[in-house]
Amino acid sequence: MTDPSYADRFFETLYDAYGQSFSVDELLFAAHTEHQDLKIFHNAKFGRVMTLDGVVQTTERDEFIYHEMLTHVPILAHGAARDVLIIGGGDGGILREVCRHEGVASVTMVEIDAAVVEMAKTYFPGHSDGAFEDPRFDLVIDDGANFVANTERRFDVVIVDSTDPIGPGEVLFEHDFYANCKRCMQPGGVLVTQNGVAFFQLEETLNTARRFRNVFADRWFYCAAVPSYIGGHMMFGWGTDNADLRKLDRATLEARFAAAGLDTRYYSSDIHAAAFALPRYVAQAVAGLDSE
Ligand code: AG3
Repeated sequence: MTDPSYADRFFETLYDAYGQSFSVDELLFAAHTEHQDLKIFHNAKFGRVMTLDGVVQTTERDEFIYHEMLTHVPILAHGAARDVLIIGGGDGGILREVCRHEGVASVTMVEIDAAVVEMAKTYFPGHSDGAFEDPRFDLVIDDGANFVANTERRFDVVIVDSTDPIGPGEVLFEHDFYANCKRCMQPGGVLVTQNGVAFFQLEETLNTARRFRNVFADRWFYCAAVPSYIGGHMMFGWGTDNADLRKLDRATLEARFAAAGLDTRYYSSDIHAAAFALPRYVAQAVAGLDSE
């Protein structure tokens, strides 16, 4: 490779034969934590970028899309969430968005890798924006799969902000994990999950759909395009026993959004309702599982 622009470049290793890359305009941190390979660098377009085991996790520039969608969709659909559980989410972006809901009384975050939390506090202060100091917040450093298998606590909304199903994140896509999430949910609760970019990871998305089928009365996905997760629509898994929660009318969603007083940059009640419309190749594949 002789092109000088490739000299300091990060190439994501997630997919074969296609992929994301960023120029590393300044390398800020690189180390093996106890669990994974963590890199933080500055990119002229995206600001600070965090990668784990060669996969882009978050960037300053577009994190709002992912964090708003993985938080406000389940919380506003639920309508009365008091206790929220975040699995993963060490950078604090989901936590920040959860803490913006005044009705939430407790937020528990279970992150396996303390180094991710520490480095995010140093290099991504805008992700948590003070939420690590919120009196409602509790940090548990543990494997999320272990926590949901053992806790006596019950939650209204569970948000799985995981890596992809490779490495330490793999157990967070297993049937037992989803069944244990259900075990620690209040009746009428909602589980949402990071489920990859459908165009490249459809099998992974469908695996979650198959496993949800045995756990939740209602399962589906909703989506958003996040530029740093290259390849188009990212899927968010949706599991609950209350099938009405993903069919709320726009007036209800708008009233809840207005009452919450959120100043969002991506989320709106129109986006919320529309996000459950899936590209047909995804919708048909998910619906097709019913005949398996
Ligand atoms: N966690 C999900 C990143 C997954 C990217 N994967 C992909 N491109 N398929 C992000 C952590 C943000 N809080």
